Order: sequence, then structure tokens, then C-alpha cells
Amino acid sequence: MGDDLIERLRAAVGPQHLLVDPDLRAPYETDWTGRWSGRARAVVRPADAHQLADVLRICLAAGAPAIAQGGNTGLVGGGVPRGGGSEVVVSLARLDGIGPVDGSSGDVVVGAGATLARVQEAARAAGWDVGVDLAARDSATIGGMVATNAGGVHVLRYGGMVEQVIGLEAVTMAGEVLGRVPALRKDNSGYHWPALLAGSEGTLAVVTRIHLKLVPHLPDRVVALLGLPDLDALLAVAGRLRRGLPSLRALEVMFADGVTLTHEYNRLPLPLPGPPPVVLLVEVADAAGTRSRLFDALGALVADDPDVLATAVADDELGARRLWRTREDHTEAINAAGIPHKLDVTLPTANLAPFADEVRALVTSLAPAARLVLFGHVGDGNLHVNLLGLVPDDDSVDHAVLDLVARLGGSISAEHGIGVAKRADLPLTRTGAEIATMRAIKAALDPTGRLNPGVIF
Ligand code: 2HG
Ligand code: ZN
Repeated sequence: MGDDLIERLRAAVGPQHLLVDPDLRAPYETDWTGRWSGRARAVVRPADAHQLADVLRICLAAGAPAIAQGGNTGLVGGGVPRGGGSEVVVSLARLDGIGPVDGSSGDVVVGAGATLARVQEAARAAGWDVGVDLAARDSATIGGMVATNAGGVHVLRYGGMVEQVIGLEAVTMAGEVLGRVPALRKDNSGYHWPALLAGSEGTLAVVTRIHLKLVPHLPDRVVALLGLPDLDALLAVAGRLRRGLPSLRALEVMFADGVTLTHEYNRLPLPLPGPPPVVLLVEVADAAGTRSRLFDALGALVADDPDVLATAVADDELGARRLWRTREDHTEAINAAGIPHKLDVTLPTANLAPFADEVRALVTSLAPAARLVLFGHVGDGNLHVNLLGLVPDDDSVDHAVLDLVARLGGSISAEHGIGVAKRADLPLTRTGAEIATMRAIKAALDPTGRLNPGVIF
């Protein structure tokens, strides 16, 4: 592997899209949290699937590992280099086309590098919306969201990313194209590429185009923050809201310490005094003209609930956005306080409250100086465990937390993936036979193991 690789990549994509200068490479070499970082041999930015196939073939011929990268908003180190300069980062940023929204079937074909926010904008302009939404929408790309099977804040209503994908096109390390776009709503002719590639974290093939199923745009929404005494009470209220509100779109949990940290960071006034020990964010959304009905329905369920200590409700868009800041600013507030260890876990609903109690005790006993911030998508049983004040390279607390998750019947990743952060923990929740089968699938698509090596396994 010599300069020949660089020259061939340069010829494939054009000189301005082959970045070798350290300053130009830098934004692609460190993840958003600052925890995962490495040196790339080069960053290459193909314009389309053909150039991408050339790039991958060139890397394969030179024996150079290739790492696909979207918006670089991943949280498990799966999209940045980790070696000492042998890997080529392949940025999908230029594959950012957005096709016309098909108003009759409610779908759209987008390039892997299109950001979620741009696709949302295009969909909403046509009366549709993307079923997945998340705080990193301005940077996160649809391709990256498929590769990680992203979740976000509307999973309880629309499912995760894989459920939005009608079909996709992807390129293997050998430069072969898999899948077709546009795809067919129904197609049982053999293995389903979206099911295989969603959540494969760039280890099997690089997604280039996605045919997305859209959902109706629901311009009227009401958002409420409910203060509660504890997680058991929150889960009881959440159950009543699920049953009573067909328009329910989000159920998010926060705790007093995280809410305080977030508001010290964003400097907005606390929406609920205290703040209360546990805060539930509720969003209901429906078609235009339903806002007051939504407001009344939510109000009727919450008003006399003996568990609810305090309420803040917004029935206008500005107010709704402001209440969401309490939840969505958590990630930035945590990062501003230090480089966190981030664990993203799911638990069976019955074990959410025991987990929340036990994880606090566990962290206190193992790392008394560490700061634990918990929040997440309680409607999906998904908690984000953020640990501040740990030594960056010491994963012992992380392993203990994930071990607790496994003992309580959970999963060590709900929506962020395994990346490099949790690969040592995969056997906690996957059997030897499962991991061997995953490795066999990997070997079938990428026999020499050059595509995003070291991720998942
Ligand atoms: C969210 O739910 C994201 O906001 C990020 O999944 C979670 O920062 C985190 O731990
Ligand atoms: Zn999340």
C-alpha cells in the first residue's frame, strides 16, 4: 500500500474530493463526543454509487480498510478510523439527492448522504413526514440512520428506521450493487436487503440510496412535561396515556439531575419547578385542526391523576419546541460537561425501574466520583446511560452496567449500535451461535474483512 492507492483514489473522485491534508481530514477522524478518534490514510468523497464502487474496489485491491461515514453523529465509534493511519474514510456526504415525493403512495427516494432535516423539509412540503425523528436531524444522514437502524423519538408510533425502508441500494467491498431503488412495497423474492443491512453498521455493504416510506405530516401537536415522584409512577401514567391517547407520538423520560444539568447548559428557565424527581415528556400529534381536541384529551387524562406532581403544557409550535429542548438538549449538555461514556440500553418494561435504581447504586459503588445521567425513550423501554468523570480508556464501569442490563433481560444496544464501544460486550446478550452466524454473513459479503473492520465483533 503506497502512494499508488492515493493516486488511484484521486483519479476516481477528482482531486478536490480526496482529502489527505491532516486539517482537512480532522473533522472526519473524531466522533461527535470526542471519545473515538483515529488517523485516516485519506478521506474520499465519491459523487455517486459508481464512484463509490470504484473507491471500494481500489481499497480492496490495495488491502486498505474502508469506513463509510454519514453525518458523523454516531455515538459508538463505528464511523471513524481507529487504526494508525491505514483506513480510508469514505464520506457519503455528496450522495445527498432527494427525489420527488410521490404523493399517491407517500414515498421518496433519497441519497444516503441526505440529512434527515432536509428530507423532513421535502416531505413536509408535500404533506408527508419521515417516521423517524431525532435530535441530530441537521447532521445525521438517512444512509447512516439505516446503517445503524436509528430509533429516535417517534418509535412507539412508527417504528425504527428499518420500518421506514421500502428498499435500498448498497455497494459491497467488491463493488457489486445489491438491491434496487425504487423498490416495490411487496417483494418476497428471496433475502430482504433492508432487513440485513439495517443495523449492520457499515460492515456488510455501503448503503447508497434509500426508498423511504413516508407518514402523513401531522402539523398539530401538543407537548407536555409531567413531573412525577418516581419511575414506577411514571410507568403507570405512561400506560394510561398509551391506552387513552390514540394520537400519542412520544413518551420520553428524564430525571431531575439531567434536567438541571441541561438547563444550566441551555440557560432556559426550568419548565417545571424543582425540577421534580422524574419528568415525562408526552407528545400527541394529529391532522390540522385537531390541536384543541388533542389539548383537551391530554388534559383530561392528566388533570386528576394523583401521581402527577406538576405539569407544563404547550399547545403552540414555539412552546412545543421549547419543552422539547429540556429533553433534546441533554446530549449537548452532557458533552459540554466532559467526554461521556455512552451506553444505550433497552429493558423489559417491568425491569426499567429496578434497573434505574440498581444502576445508580452500582455506579456509586464502582466509581463514586462519576456522574450518571439517565434519560431516554421510555415508551420503547430504552434508557440512555451517560457516565461522566470516568477515565476515557477504562471500560470497567461500562461492562458492569451492561452486565446488569443482561441480567435484567435487556439489550446492550437499543438504537445506537455496537460500534467499537460495546463489541466486547456482545456475548452478554447474543449467543455464540448467533455471533458465529453474524461472522459467517460478514465473511460472505466481505471475505477479506476490509469493510469497517473491528465494528460489532
Ligand atoms: C437521544 O435520544 C439520542 O437524544 C442520544 O439517542 C442519546 O446522548 C445520548 O445518550
Ligand atoms: Zn435516543
